[in-house]
Amino acid sequence: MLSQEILDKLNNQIDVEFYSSNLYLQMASWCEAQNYTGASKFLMEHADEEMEHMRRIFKYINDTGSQAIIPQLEQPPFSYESLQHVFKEIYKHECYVTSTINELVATTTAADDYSTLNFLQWYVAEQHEEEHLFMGIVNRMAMVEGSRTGLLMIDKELSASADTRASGTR
Ligand code: OFO
Repeated sequence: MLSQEILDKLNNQIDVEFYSSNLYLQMASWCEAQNYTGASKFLMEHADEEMEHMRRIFKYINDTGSQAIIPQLEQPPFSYESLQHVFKEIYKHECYVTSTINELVATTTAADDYSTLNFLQWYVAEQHEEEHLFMGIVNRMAMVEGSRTGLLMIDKELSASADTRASGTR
């Protein structure tokens, strides 16, 4: 049985993951409108992954006999200055997600809730991977700064990466 404090934090994490999914979906829409079709495909795929992250927590809460709560969702921003701006914002957002996971890990450790602590390990590893992924994209974009050809090349790479991730071979 989950303590009320941990249940509240897990339900809050449902909110965070849902928001991440909507944020990436909205960014995918912006990218598509700017003809960055590779980035759009990549972000659509990533939005699906975030929904999967949300569902894992949703199921975990209900498996313990508690109730998962769907939050009222905040509208994500829908206007960006550039493709670099989109990915810088994603990296910043993923660092925030990591901080919420870390807080959950600290709370479950202090409460001797080893089952939830064990459940959270998947998220700890996932956040490490996601920060690494988005930091890499931001850094590559910085390398081609000001070059439209460079950005289109990265857009193509993002399209290929989306195909790899969707086929589960990442
Ligand atoms: Fe991209 O973060 Fe979920 O967990």
